[in-house]
Amino acid sequence: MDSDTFEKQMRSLEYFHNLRLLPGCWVVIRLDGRGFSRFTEARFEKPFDHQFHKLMVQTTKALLEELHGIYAYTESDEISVLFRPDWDFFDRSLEKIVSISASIASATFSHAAQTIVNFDSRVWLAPNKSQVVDYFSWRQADATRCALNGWCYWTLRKAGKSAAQATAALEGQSVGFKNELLFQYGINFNELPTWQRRGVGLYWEEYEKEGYNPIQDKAVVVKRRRIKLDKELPMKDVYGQFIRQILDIEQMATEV
Ligand SMILES: Nc1nc2c(ncn2[C@@H]2O[C@H](COP(=O)(O)OP(=O)(O)OP(=O)(O)O)[C@@H](O)[C@H]2O)c(=O)[nH]1
Ligand SMILES: [Mg+2]
Repeated sequence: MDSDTFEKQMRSLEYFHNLRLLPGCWVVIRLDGRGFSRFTEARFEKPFDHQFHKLMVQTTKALLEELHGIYAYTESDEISVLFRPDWDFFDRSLEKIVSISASIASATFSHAAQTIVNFDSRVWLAPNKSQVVDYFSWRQADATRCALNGWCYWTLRKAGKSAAQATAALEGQSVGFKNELLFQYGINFNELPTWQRRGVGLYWEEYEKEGYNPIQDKAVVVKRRRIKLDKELPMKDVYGQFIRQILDIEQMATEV
C-alpha cells in the first residue's frame, strides 16, 4: 500500500471529525466541573464560597474572550456561553469546539486555583431566539432550585444532622417548606446574595477611553469593548426580556 492510500485509510477512521454545527443556529456551549462535589468538599465554604465563585467567573471570562461569545452565564460549577448563528470558529467543527472549550476551562481554572480540575463540554443548538431565551431561563431556574436545596441541606448538616438525615428531611418537600425551614434557622432565602440565587451574567459593553492621536497631536476619545460582570441579574420574565435584548442587538449586527 502506498503512503497516500495508507494516510487516507487512517484518516477515514477519524469518524466524527467532519461533524459541523448546523448552519444558522444559535449555539450554546455548556461546561460543567467534573466531580466538583468531591473537589469542593474540603476546600470551600458550603453551600457557597466566594473564592470558588471568583474562579468560576474567571474561567467564564476566559471562554467568552477566547471563543468570541456574546453572552455567558455561570452558576454553581457550570458555565454556558452563547454564540451568534454566524459564529464560524474552528469552521464549526464539533470535536474542536467541545475539546478546546473544555481545555480552556480546565486550564484557566487549574492555573488560577493551583490544582488540577477538569470540565466537560457539550453543545446545545437552537434555530430561533425564543429557544435561547428558554435555555437561559431554564439554567437560571436550576440555579435557584439548587441554591435553595444547598442552603437547606448544609443548614441541617451544620445543625448536626447526618448526610442521610438531611437528605431525608428534604426529600419531596415543596419550595415553601424549604423557605420556612431556612427561616427557622434565621435565614431569609430572598435576602441571600443574588449571585447565589440567580447566577451571574457576563457580556460585552462599550466604554469611552481618552487616548492621544500623535498625528493630530491632540487628545481623542476612543470607543473600546470590555467584559461586564453582572452580579444583579433580573429573574423570570424580566431575565427573559434581558436575554432577548442581547439577541436582537446581535441579530441586527448580523444582518448589517
Ligand atoms: N462548597 C462548595 N461547593 C460548590 C460550590 N458551587 C458548586 N459546588 C459543588 O459543585 C457541585 C456541582 O454539582 P454537579 O455538577 O451535579 O456534581 P459533580 O460532582 O460536579 O458531578 P459531575 O458534574 O457529574 O462530574 C455541587 O454538588 C456542589 O457541591 C460552592 O460555592 N461551594
Ligand atoms: Mg459538576
